[in-house]
Amino acid sequence: MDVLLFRPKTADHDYSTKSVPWNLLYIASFLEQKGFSVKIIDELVDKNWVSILNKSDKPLIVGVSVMTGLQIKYALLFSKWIKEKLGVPVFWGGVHPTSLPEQTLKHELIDFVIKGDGEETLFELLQALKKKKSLENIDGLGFKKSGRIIINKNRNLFNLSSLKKINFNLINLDDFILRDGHNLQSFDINTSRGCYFNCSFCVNKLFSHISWRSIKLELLFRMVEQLVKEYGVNHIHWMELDFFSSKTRVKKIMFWLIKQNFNITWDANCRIDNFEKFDDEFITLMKQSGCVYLTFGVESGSNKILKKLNKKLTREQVLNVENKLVKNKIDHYFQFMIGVPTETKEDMSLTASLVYNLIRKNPYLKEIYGPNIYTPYPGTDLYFEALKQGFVPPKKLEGWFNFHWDGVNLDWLSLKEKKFAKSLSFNIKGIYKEFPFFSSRKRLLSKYFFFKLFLLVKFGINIPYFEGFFFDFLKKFKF
Ligand code: B12
Ligand code: SF4
Repeated sequence: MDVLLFRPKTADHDYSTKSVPWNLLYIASFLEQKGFSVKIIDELVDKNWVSILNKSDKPLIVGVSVMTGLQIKYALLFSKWIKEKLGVPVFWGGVHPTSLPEQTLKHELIDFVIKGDGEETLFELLQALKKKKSLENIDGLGFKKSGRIIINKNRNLFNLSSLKKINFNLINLDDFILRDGHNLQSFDINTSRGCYFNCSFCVNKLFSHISWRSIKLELLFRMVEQLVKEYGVNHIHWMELDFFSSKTRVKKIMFWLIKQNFNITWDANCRIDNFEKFDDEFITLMKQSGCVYLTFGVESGSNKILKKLNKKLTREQVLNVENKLVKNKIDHYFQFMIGVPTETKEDMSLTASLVYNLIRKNPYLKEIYGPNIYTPYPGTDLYFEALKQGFVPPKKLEGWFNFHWDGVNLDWLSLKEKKFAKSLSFNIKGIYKEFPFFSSRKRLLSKYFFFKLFLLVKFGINIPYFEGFFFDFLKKFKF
């Protein structure tokens, strides 16, 4: 085996979403097509990776995919095992090493980092290692030389349309089909990268330089057909940053789905301003081709904060789109965040009132995701603003383990705003949360948390979130 690619788990428990490891699947398919042998191990499904590795041949080099947050902890544990037991070079790729290549490379367990798209950089690295050639000219690569860290210049974006095939045999595809115990057999598909926007909290810019590209439609059609006919998939989750980036392309996909008459459903993320522009013909096509719900990143109810986030949308547009969704009877999810640098209690209250209005009169709103506590991901525009306002980032890789929406301390806000943001986040999440021992009374608890939101929006009475202690207490004593 030439390369072993590993995806570490993203949580301490073992029941996180088993999303398809498209990042590794793309890289491995590309390398296989170039004649290298590759193996993928995904800790989300291959929990006993030690015994799998004990039975496999020794790879030439081992790669790990890493996002900022708890995944770093499991990436380090795995890298340590590889170094101790196999003694081969380890390289990291993905969001975190791309955002902080130098700090990542400083770690003794990591020999190389690959910034941005991994396909071509890894291909060139493998060739160089095999032929013992210099690494200096490999764009997108970071490495160590005589104790020094060298980060080469960025690589141009990978031409996705040059890809001929995705080798599904590299994963046990069945492990990633999400089943609901009834009829649903859902699968994530990723067919594009990037988006044309530059939201100040998002890492998109680091990867796709505010552009969008996709695989060829023929490849997409072949994949969908294979998934439906060979694996019985009947729902597709388009796992793209911006599925609707090209309306012409989406139209072609929808016409094709209708023509194939597969009788499958699909869902995708959508921008508010995009949906605002969809005409009746487009919406009818969406429904005919099987769209059953859409997910929108709204993020805030305050126009000031939406501007700060560079979302290029307003509260008024959200309300327009909500009316359009209701009129067209389209199920949807809205995502929010809270605690952005410069966000005041008034801004947060505007989010509370927007959420209240959306939930109150909208039968097609399935759930509000969040508001999650804003997390300044390194390399994003808002990260630099958070730094100016008091955020001290971790100095070492290990410091990023808890860098997650419920782990950050909102150092860029005043104490009063911090408390308000956290309590609002938990109170709103309470409306949709499954609480331990109370799942049969979910509706009652949901009403209780909605009542708290009502008191805040209508009378300015904020009852802080204290229930967490109570639920944790019950959990502890298994009462
Ligand atoms: C699926 C997914 C997940 C999955 C797991 C994915 C994984 N990689 O392990 C789950 C559901 C667990 C998840 C969780 C979270 N996610 Co997520 N997720 C995604 C999503 C939708 C798709 C990832 C993907 O496969 N993309 C397609 C592939 C082809 O692109 P790619 O990942 O960029 O991979 C390319 C390069 O990065 C590179 N590469 C990647 N890995 C490797 C490895 C090697 C060895 C090499 C050489 C190269 C390489 O090469 C690839 C091909 O060129 C992205 C958004 C998106 N559409 O990209 C967000 C995204 C990665 N997630 C994000 C976030 C914020 C989160 C959460 C924090 C959400 C939350 N609030 O809880 C958690 C974090 C958990 C943690 N860190 O512990 C952010 C990243 C933030 C960051 N700095 O890490 C993203 C970019 C969304 C966004 N725009 O904000 N996520
Ligand atoms: S948040 Fe969504 S719309 Fe904004 S830059 Fe990121 S992917 Fe694009």
